[in-house]
Amino acid sequence: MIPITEYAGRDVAVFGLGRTGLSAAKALKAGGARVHAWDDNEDIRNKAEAAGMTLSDINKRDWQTFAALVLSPGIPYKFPQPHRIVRMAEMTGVPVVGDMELFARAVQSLPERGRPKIIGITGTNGKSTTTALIGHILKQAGRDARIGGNIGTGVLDLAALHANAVYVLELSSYQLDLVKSLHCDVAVLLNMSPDHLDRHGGMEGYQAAKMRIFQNQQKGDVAIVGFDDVITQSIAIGLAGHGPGRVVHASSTYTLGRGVSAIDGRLYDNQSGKAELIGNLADCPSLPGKHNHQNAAAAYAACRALGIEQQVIMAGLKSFPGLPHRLEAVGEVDGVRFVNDSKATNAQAAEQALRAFKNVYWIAGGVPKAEGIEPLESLFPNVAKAYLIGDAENAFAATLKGKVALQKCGTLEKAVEAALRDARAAGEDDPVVLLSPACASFDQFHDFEHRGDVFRSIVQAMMPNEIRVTA
Ligand code: UMA
Repeated sequence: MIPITEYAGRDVAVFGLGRTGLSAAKALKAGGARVHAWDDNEDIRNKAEAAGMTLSDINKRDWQTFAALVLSPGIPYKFPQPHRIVRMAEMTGVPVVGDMELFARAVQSLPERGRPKIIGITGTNGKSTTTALIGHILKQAGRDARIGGNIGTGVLDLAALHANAVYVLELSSYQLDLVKSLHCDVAVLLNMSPDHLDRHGGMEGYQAAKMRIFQNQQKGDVAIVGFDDVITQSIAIGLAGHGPGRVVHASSTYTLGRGVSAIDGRLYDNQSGKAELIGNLADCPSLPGKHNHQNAAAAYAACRALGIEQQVIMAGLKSFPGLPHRLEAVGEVDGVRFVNDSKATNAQAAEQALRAFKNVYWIAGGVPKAEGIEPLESLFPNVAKAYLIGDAENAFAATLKGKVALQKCGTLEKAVEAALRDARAAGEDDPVVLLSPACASFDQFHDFEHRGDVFRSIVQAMMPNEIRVTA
């Protein structure tokens, strides 16, 4: 844990008692603050209390006494409208911060030579894989890497600050909205397409949140920017002009003048101005597909920025075990493969999965994003039948009608059953039941991990005992 001493002896409101809130409350308490922890959800409050947290209903407290409000990233901050608690903080002049900001200030409070390195990773898709990949390579290289943030571990739950440590942090746009002081020695922006627009008041707000990853970079720091979509291309070019430090482009599409490229799976380091072939990503079983090749290029650049040897990085790329919920093979029943891609919360992420297989029994749905599944139309020929769940059922059915056979299933359980029945009956080659929802999960699950875990359990319950695996 990273104790937060900034508020020692003062009262701090912590709102939201999920992973962020619980870890922030513990870290603040350990640093000597008087913590007032609360959550709208009674079950969550009861669980927090059972875990040793003292609750304090901040709706009824005198807000003049609070030195800060620590807000969880999933709670609406500015859009679609600020949560009632955020309005209370604004009305009483109480600063609103996130756990990342607390972490950033704790780092800044150390003497310069005592500060750990920070690698921040953001982007619409691929940020968890890239974060885990960078962490894996650094650990393989013998570095004290600590992996956290949006990837699942609250940053303040990571091991205490130490000069030789490297914090590898996945940063969501929600988390970036709540930081001011974060200084990333290496900042990675992978790609950008519309996502979470309701929470940022539109694309401009979403992009502004993502750009905060670069905001405190200085000379000597490195900004790694994807070059495979038009938005990040223009950001990369713009950053070069008023540069935070060195800008490195990462691409799996273009051979770059000064950057890192993965072309047809071959990884080239062009940073010195001449192309050096580093290795072949075909030798990296957990990094299939063009999108993963860009992740690998960005991870390579990040690790090079910290001075890791080229071939040590290549060895790390090869030994990377992959992540759950991203094209994760969860089992096989009667020759039907089941793949958990629950992390695909938008169409662009689902595109990678639909491209990867040919005979797909596709489970999709949940809380739809603005673009729906229309951008996936060119991949509909890969889909044998679609099984729709959650809030998106009717909208997705309307998009698929006349193009792909479909069934409205309501729940994930019913969708898995129906998909297995049809895939077995069709008797075609290598059928894949793919959960790649192109939707957020919040209508039926706590988050995408919960959705993926439920899918894995349903599949494993259908498998013969002797071949069940655990994630
Ligand atoms: N809550 C309220 N009132 C509200 C809304 C929520 O009290 O109006 C409470 C809920 O009852 C719940 C808590 O707030 O107890 C949840 O807070 P949270 O949604 O911020 O969730 P955490 O458990 O703190 O997890 C967060 C990230 N979740 C979100 O941003 C939605 C996790 O990312 C992250 O791993 C974790 O912090 C640790 O840093 C998950 C995610 O889905 C994986 N992220 C989104 C994504 O990747 O698309 C951004």
